[in-house]
Amino acid sequence: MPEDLNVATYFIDRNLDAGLGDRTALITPGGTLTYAELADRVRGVAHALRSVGVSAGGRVLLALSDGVEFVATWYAAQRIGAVTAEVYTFLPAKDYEYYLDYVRPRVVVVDAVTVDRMREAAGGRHRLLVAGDVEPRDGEFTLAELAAGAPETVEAAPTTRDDVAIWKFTTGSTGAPKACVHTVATPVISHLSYARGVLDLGPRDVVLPVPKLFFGYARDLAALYPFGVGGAGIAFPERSTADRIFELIARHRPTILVNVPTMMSAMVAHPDASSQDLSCLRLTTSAGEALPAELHRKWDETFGVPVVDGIGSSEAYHIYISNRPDAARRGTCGQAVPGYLARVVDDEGAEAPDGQVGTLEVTGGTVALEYHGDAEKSAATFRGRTVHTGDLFSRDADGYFTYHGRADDLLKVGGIWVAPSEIEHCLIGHPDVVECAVTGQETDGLVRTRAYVVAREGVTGTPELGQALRDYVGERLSGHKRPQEIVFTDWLPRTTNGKLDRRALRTLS
Ligand code: 3SK
Repeated sequence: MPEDLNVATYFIDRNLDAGLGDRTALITPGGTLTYAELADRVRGVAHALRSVGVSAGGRVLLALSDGVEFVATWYAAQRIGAVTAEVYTFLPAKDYEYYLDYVRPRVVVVDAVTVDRMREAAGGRHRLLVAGDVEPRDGEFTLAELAAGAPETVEAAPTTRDDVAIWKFTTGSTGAPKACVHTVATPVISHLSYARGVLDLGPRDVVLPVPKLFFGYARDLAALYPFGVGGAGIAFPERSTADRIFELIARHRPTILVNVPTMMSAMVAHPDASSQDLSCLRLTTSAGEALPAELHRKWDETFGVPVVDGIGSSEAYHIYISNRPDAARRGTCGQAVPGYLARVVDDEGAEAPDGQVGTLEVTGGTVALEYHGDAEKSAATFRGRTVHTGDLFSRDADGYFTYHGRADDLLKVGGIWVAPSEIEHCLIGHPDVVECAVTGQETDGLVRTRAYVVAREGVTGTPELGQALRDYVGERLSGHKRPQEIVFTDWLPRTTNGKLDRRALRTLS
């Protein structure tokens, strides 16, 4: 890794230097952009950011829908040595207020979708740079106008590999979102170890993300890692639905789908699933949540597209344990990604023997420096380049890791510890179940397990089906894991990253 390193020059300019300026970099509903065109957009936005007072080390908060503006702004901020942070575009103003207070950005870049809620949250106390078709108010700046005044060349800041460059937010399902602070080198290391080392990403790859780009899993895999090899990414502004994903696959014929288990379940359960042509996909990744073996099996039967299931986190920047495309084992997250050391440890911190469940520790060059502004939580989570994940895992003799839930989600039922994820992974195998989540309900000091179930379209959640589901689990897992109650629901609470929001789930009656 060279000492002098800039994220934007690494992922974009290297393509221009290699004579690949005419190659497609970004595909959006509005058209495609070559590397040369994207570099030009970055130049303009970089000038705009500098014009409103952003300099090296300053923080830029992106509240932008997926598309050219998101990608150009992100790289422009990197180019001038600023630090990027992103927020989901559909949050209420009170959530934006939290992010503004926490990030204290030099500038917030907004578009037509976010401007009203961000104005309400900012209350005139923050500098807004408006992108797209938005009339600026007094005191606000217009991105397009400022970008138009950019000189021929906007030099990249002379950043080094250890400079802070990226804030990645935790999901917030266990407390207020916190930013994991990452350096310039981090995305480059992850690109080399995971995108190239595991996925074998190449110049012919076209990557379609299911989650939105504010989630680092999607952003890196669709708008960084393909650029590192002269490939292309797809960005579209709307929320992902199975219909939209099928439509985008038919139109753009991507080679890689960046997926999450909830969408895999929705795609499998779609009434037209069997008639979809997914032959362009050489693989789909799955991350964000553990992929139940039974859902993996349903996916294989329905689509036959190889699944590369892995686990990553904002704390470790990206994916650190993953299956390999040619050696996937259903129900496991795979083996450590090259360059990472993953250890399952017992309560004393000693390495657990193969097969035994313990908590996972991960060491690698992409582990965050800290949680911004939270010394206590940082000290409890990070030790040098090791992160204490709080996730329960076991490892087998071949080095494959299996997820057993979060240590703080375990339920004590009838005196025995039960992992909700084990029951969920079993229930999802039932043909009538599309999504499910298990919680513990405490009554008179006793914990009872309750499973919330989203049934397949056209199936009614009757007491008989509830009983059938309880029996289904009882026959496959030991008796005390049979859910004591089944509640049918139309939806499950999810965080902005699409992960099951267990905190919100506990408050459902
Ligand atoms: O699951 C996550 O939280 C995650 C975060 C960052 C990058 C990749 C992943 C899967």
